[in-house]
Amino acid sequence: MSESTELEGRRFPVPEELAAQANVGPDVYERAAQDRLGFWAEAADRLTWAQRWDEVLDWSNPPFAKWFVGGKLNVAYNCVDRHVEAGHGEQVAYHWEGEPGDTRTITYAQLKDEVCKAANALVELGVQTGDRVAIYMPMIPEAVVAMLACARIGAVHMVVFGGFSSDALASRITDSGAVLVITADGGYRRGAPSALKPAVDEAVGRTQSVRNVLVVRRTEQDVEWTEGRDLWWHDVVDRQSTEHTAEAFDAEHPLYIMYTSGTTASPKGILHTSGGYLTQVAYSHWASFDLKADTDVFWTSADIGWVTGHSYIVYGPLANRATSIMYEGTPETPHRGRWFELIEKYKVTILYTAPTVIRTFMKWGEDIPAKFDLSSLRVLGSVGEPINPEAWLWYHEHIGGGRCPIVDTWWQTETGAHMINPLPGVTSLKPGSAQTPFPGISAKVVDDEGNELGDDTTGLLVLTEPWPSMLRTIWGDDDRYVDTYWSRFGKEVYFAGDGAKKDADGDIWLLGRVDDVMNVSGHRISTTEVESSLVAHPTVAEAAVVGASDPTTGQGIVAFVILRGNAEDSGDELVQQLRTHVAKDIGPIAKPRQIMVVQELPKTRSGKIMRRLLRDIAENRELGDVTTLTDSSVMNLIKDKLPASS
Ligand code: 6R9
Repeated sequence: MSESTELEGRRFPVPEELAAQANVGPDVYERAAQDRLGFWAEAADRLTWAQRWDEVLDWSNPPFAKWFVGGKLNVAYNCVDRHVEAGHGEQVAYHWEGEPGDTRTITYAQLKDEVCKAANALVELGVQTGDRVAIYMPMIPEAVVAMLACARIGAVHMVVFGGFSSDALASRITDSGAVLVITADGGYRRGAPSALKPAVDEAVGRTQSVRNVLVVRRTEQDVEWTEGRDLWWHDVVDRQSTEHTAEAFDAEHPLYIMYTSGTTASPKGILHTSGGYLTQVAYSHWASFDLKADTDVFWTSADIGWVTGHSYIVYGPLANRATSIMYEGTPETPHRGRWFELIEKYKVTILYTAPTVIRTFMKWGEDIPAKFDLSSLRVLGSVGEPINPEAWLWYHEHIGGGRCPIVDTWWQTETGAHMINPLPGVTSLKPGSAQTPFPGISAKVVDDEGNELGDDTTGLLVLTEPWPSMLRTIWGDDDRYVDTYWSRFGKEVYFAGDGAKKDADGDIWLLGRVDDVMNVSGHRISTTEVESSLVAHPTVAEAAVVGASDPTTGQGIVAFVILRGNAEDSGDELVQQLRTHVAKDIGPIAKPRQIMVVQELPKTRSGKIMRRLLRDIAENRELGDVTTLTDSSVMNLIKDKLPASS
């Protein structure tokens, strides 16, 4: 038996002390199963509504859902003002730590003032309810303030990860029609200032809709300045009043757009709305992590440029009046113990991170965390990709001191909030499995015809009932929304794009994407996106990209390219050039780990590239079935190109 199969059989019981005081107990599942909509209505009651809803769910026109119909609320009011009004203004909302070691402590009262000032500034700049605002920022408090200021005035934020290129930013600005970009001169990454403003200048120059660029000063780098368009945050926001009356918006008012990779080259603008989204992120944050607002110190290590940052750095924690950590930089700067130092310093009680980070820590060795006092931790979370049992166990032992439950949360940009995960005070844990649909969520594993599967048979994951924080559409493209998620098994079944199996206990194991989406360090990147970037290079005629399993990043990007007739194969130099080209084009996270120049690509008779075979090669496996190949000698040609060791 391999180490991992042995681990897969192991169970970790619920810590008794935690169970005794847990926010939710085992009865929650039955309550939700008996009256799903009543359960979600109770969860919505944890928020403050300006007007109560008439109907919990309108599903009369699937897959277009409306939750809390007729209800009105202000999302920013729920995240800040109401806590201040209830006497918690002095509580810390964020302990922020910059990479160079500078710190800021922001209380709920201060956050309220900053959000009001920023909201007034947006109004002064002519931003109206429903307008889109692009946010391209480092991990600094102003990023949160900007998001909440948009929410406060009913503008729709569209955060683009600061590691994305100017091209990626430009296409997102164009697709969303953003009128304002909020950015910074730069942020600190790996010990040095890293500029953001030049990418904004390039992107905005190529788009039509942006009137202003609002710039936070962070690194004090020199920036180019376009008079009349560019404004300093400190000039415009600092002089505003700290008073701003939050208007209540419809529960279905758009809150944000977040672009995510799909199976085609153009990313999809996932649209989330207000009441249902905030209900489920707040409830799940409270239940999945057993969050105690008065005593916990919560840390999600994601970037706010991803959905995990939106839901579990910003909206969930703030709606629950949590005290959170926000950290600007990378785990190895200035040293590999930086995260553990932060846990010790702020006495973090709940840590939510990704398997790729855990595997990196494993590689660096357990003596690093052992040097720090991590005894404040009581619950650990995982997100972004399946957590392999070895990494699970290492996380449990070397970070959690053997006492903290690990909550492995399966969800997506599209689902907005946790969908499948154990509950720390309820579920006995199985390393490697996300286990149980969240209360009020219906998930199944089905075959190609939609028949339910069990007994460890591999199939497709589907969600069979709508949920409050579900995406409402793809921005500007209802048809694509229906086609992508709601056509494979009819208009009422959500197709997640993940393979899965259910074991004999009914626990769900997630098995990775079934489409052409790769998962690199927990980031979704489409094979097609990287392929189109490669073929945009003057030397490349054709490209095929696969995600090959990688011990640290989950998957690594491996590309096979055919050069144009007149292009010279300069070997390594060309490969480096192509890797840099993709990094510049899409962003460093999309840089291929490996590029192989080949003469031909394996194709089916209908002309589809057989990625499965390429993946076999990339992972050094014996070749799978080649019978559908037009010409199986292609594979030998490719293999001949590989170094002898593989
Ligand atoms: C939140 C987030 C979604 C895709 C999803 C799946 C993978 C995320 C996972 C997981 C297994 C987990 N994924 N969490 N797979 N176990 N706990 O990551 O959103 O960036 O949209 O990615 O990530 O493949 O479909 P997003």
